[in-house]
Amino acid sequence: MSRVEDYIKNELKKHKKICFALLDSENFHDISDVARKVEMLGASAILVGGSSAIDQIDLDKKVVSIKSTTSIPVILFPGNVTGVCPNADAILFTSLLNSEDPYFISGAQALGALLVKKYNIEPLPTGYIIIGDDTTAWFVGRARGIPFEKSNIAIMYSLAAQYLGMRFVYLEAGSGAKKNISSEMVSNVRKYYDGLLIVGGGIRDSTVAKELVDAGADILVVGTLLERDLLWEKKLADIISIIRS
Ligand code: 1GP
Repeated sequence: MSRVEDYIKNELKKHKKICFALLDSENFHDISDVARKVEMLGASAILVGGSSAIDQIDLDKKVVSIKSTTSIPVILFPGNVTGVCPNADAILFTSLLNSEDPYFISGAQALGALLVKKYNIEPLPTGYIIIGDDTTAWFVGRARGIPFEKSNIAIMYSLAAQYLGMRFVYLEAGSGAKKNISSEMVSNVRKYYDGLLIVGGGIRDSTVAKELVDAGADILVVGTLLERDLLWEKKLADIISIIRS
């Protein structure tokens, strides 16, 4: 079963670079309306989750609500076992590789795995790597944040993810990060890591988005922009149009 993974690969064949919209289930009331708009603007998938999202019942309601107005895949992006719920299409089955707490590397994954099986959600094996050290994802995940300028450490973790069989690597600066991951780090990782490269955290405009995809990111994740910027629709449209061109 790799329906969503095949879909992602097809989207990449079609557009070369794609964007996922992250909707933090805790931060949206009318989530289906935002979801409908991001699909219209060209997002290839919707990620639902958040490092502090702990209300599984609400999460599932939001997933159902998103699915009622969109046809792009809804992919769970869990920060813990409570991020697994029945009605999603797939899950970024992440291991937070640079956590100092084994719970976030393999413990939560073991606890959540049978649920993923039971709900028949497609797992997308993802090495999750946190850069920087002042975001919620960093704090909650007890990450030993890789310094922004230490590309060599990001390369080591990304290559380790590949050798462990993870088909996705997510370089994460953290939601609402003050600065995004540098294009230099992305291009350095790209030279070594041979898999689908997701980059997110602090991406708010098309100039940065273009630099990151030119450096080798395959998929950009945009979240906070949709929550905090009144002009988010125009900015997201610009990001998607520039990365596809
Ligand atoms: C966070 O990478 C995502 O997990 C998106 O980050 O909210 O800063 O866009 P932003």
